Amino acid sequence: MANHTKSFISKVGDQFSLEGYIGSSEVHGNGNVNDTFLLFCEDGDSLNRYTLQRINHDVFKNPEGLMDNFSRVTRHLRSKIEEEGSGIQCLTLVPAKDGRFFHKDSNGNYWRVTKFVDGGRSFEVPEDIHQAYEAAKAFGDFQAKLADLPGDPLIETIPDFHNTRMRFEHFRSACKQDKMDRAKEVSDLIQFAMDREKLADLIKIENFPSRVVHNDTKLNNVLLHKTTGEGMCVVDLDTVMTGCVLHDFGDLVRTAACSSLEDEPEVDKIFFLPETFEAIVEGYLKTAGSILEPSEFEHLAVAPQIITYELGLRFLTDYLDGDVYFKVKRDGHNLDRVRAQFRLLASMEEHFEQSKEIVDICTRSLFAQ
Ligand code: GN1
Ligand code: MG
Repeated sequence: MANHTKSFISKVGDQFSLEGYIGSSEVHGNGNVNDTFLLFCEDGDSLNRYTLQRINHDVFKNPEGLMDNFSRVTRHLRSKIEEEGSGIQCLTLVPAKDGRFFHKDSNGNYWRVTKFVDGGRSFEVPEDIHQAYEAAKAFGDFQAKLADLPGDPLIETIPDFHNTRMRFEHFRSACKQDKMDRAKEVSDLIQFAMDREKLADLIKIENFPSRVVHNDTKLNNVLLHKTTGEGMCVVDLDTVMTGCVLHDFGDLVRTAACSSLEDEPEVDKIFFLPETFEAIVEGYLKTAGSILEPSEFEHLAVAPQIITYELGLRFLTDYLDGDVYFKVKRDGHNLDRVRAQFRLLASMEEHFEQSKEIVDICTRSLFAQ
């Protein structure tokens, strides 16, 4: 079980105030960083499900600060959701028995528990355009609801997370060091990345309004209602912090307006989907349109290219460094990811004029309302 035995998982789960006793557990989801488990708790006639996660503290260096962000954000979202009485939900943290929102085990690992959200489904690739629209609406709504989060700024759970220039410099130095002697075999990918260095400076967060954003808006980080298909709950809140809305918008486009999975090995299957892009712009503007400023509207069309480039750089850097950051399931997994991202980026570049027109039309119709 992702290096943890079932009995260990039950022991960790027992540290939290769960309803019922843990009957069984299983590995859950396909996160690239944290370890996630489902706990099934038997409570008389009812079965309660929870999500237990180990926070990867090599990546998130301040898990306690992260959990403080998490509880502030979910408290704020919950108060807004209750006010509005819609079908939207947000994650609910379950405290540990000592009252804190995390448990630190004897190996120094940090764990947290949330209630399992019933009735939702997540998708790796949308089955239709409507799902992309609903996901975009949900992420836009998330940003809009957090626009007035009170109190101090959230802590930076990963500093410079979407600093594309810094990601480029890390990539450049990984090429120079070439620790694993892998640079030669990927010279085409290195060249592709070098040729696009200017993308590293197009979206700098200091040039845009500073807002509370999600920062990891892959399509599979929003649950859609199983029967109505409506956006239901945004999940994976580890990287929620101050940032730029464009990275959220762009990352949803990267994962939803694409014909394939982000690690599709057959690159000929990978292309950008302009109609899905249009649905995402419409869904996103429906909920977030009222908070955006002109500079943000102006960069919506290019944002997907920046985030796709940035992630391609990160996968390539990790490959050159010996696959130390992202979990890999097979030899060359990171390399498949890089090829897929760069192929998608090339397809986005081919459709750039069309994307700009789509954003223009949707923006004008928003203001005409
Ligand atoms: C990681 O762990 P997961 O799958 O939620 C990564 C994101 C990447 C994503 C690519 C903290 O997210 O930035 O976009 O993989 N998260 C972190 O699949 O690095
Ligand atoms: Mg994540």
